[in-house]
Amino acid sequence: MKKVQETAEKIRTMEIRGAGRIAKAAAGAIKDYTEGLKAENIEEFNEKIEDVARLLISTRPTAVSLPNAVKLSTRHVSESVEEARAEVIESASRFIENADLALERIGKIGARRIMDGDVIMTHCNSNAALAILTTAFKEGKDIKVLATESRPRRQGLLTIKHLNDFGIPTSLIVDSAVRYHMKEVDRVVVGADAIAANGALVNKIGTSQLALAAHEARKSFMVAAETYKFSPNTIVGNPIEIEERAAAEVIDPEILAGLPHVSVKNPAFDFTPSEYIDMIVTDAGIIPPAMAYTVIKEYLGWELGEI
Ligand code: RUB
Repeated sequence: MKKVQETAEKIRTMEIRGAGRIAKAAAGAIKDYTEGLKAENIEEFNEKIEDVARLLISTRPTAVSLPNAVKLSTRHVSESVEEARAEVIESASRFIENADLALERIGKIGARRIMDGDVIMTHCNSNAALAILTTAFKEGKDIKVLATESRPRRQGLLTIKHLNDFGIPTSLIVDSAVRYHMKEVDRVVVGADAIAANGALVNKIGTSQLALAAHEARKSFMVAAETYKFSPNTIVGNPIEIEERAAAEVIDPEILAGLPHVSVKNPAFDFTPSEYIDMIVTDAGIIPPAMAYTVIKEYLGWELGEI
């Protein structure tokens, strides 16, 4: 349990961050925990697995990759402890393997839509979006990237480092310069924390501004999202919770303490409606946002009765 608690803490404090990495870390924690799990009977086994699942899911509320990864990784049907253990270990290992394969596929499929000479804007730090950019570059396409800083946590600095390591010409811009630079851009490529059944995107705060500016300038807006980032719960109208993070991420607490009439709002994510999204690149292929429900039904393997 100690290692699971450590992983949960790393996700909570954002030492492990990004929807894909969070999902894989949770699956890894479940696998390790299950390998050493001692239980007298299947009821005890199930209780312990449920406790771990609850702890991991409670760490961050928005990225649906987390509950999806936990659910897929803990799948088992056997009534015997030893068989159930083997099933969970197999489920979690398969999830991790498939997550890596999904990224590779998204890279290849998305790169086909990137043209030689493209200037591409991206936001925050998304492995799936970066897979598309680096694959296109490795295929010999001459691309340039504009990467937003992504305040307050400045995940854009991770993105520029990653792109720099590949030798991709990159400009770092502040978030408020998105609309100013949109005229130079051919397309926007961003990742996803969640895709709702109606095709709306939840991603790092500010993503919807990129979408709005791209729409206004008639530039293509592409989302890179593994199928495990689609949200089954939204089919029945359950909203996706937007994480509100600490004020200290935005302003020095001592300064804030001296401003009694000021409070800070720090939502970590926002919604981009489907009408601003041209395509979603998934490991199952490229879909228009209107097909999000089909991905949940056909590829994620959720039965409607389970929701
Ligand atoms: C990260 C973020 C990323 C998505 C997709 O937010 O919004 O765009 O998680 O990333 P945070 P990936 O830094 O708050 O976790 O494609 O790597 O899953």
